[in-house]
Amino acid sequence: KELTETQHDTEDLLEERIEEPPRYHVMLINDDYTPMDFVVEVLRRFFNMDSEKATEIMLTIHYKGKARCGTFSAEIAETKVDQVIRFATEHQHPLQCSMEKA
Ligand code: TYC
Repeated sequence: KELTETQHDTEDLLEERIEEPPRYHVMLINDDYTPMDFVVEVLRRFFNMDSEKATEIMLTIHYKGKARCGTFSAEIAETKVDQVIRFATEHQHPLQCSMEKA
């Protein structure tokens, strides 16, 4: 038998089949050329970190290769990646940024 939309919605709620949208970690990647101060500025500007947190994350990237800078919806994560890469390119730094499914 065909169920109405309301009946489907009611089933979804009862069966807890409504899924959360996927979330993505935005990662910054280490390189040998981007100045430490520039990475701190990126973390302050695009990820709203204070200087202490930005310095801590920058050093984690420097010593471990990469670090998570924030977790967002797909659309916001894509925007962060684009903004970081554009800002780095404008300043002629090779800094790379990527997103990973959380
Ligand atoms: N490794 C860089 C340096 O020694 C600093 C750096 C940190 C670069 C984090 C990129 O995502 C990065 N100047």
